[in-house]
Amino acid sequence: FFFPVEHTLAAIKPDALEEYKDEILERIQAAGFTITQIKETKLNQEVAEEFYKEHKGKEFYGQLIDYMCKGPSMMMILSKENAVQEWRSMMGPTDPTEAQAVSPGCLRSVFAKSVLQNAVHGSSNQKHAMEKIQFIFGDIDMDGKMNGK
Ligand code: DGI
Repeated sequence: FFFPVEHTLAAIKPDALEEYKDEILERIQAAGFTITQIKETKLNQEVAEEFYKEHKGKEFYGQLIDYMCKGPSMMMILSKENAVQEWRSMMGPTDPTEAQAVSPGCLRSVFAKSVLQNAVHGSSNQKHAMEKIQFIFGDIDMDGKMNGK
């Protein structure tokens, strides 16, 4: 059988990057992801707002933008079969209390401090993954998939 490699946009959020960078990167590699692209970057307000535009209008939007701008994040393209779903599973639920209850050992059960300060980000579906990869990394050649948008 042939399983195509899939790509997702992942991030280590500012507080987690400062405190747990090596631990999180080790776990990503141990789980069999290829880190296809990686860059440390401090989002400004405009970029953070575009990155999280799906949440505009929600009551936590302002604090989410402030949190994402408070220091550098590690932005990554993770590649693997079924990467979008596998990275979502590895992160676990948004809220660390739920993560600890239903998915012990997932990244958020270990490294998240709260529903807001939840350590990591990952695209929720393939369409978002391609959009966010292009937004963060530009028009790069992902084995032909990204050419011509
Ligand atoms: O895809 P996720 O990151 O798991 O979750 P999401 O896309 O629903 O929300 C994006 C981020 O917004 C999430 O990682 C943390 C923040 N957030 C989501 N729901 C809440 C929240 N922050 C607060 N303070 N309260 C929430 O209910």
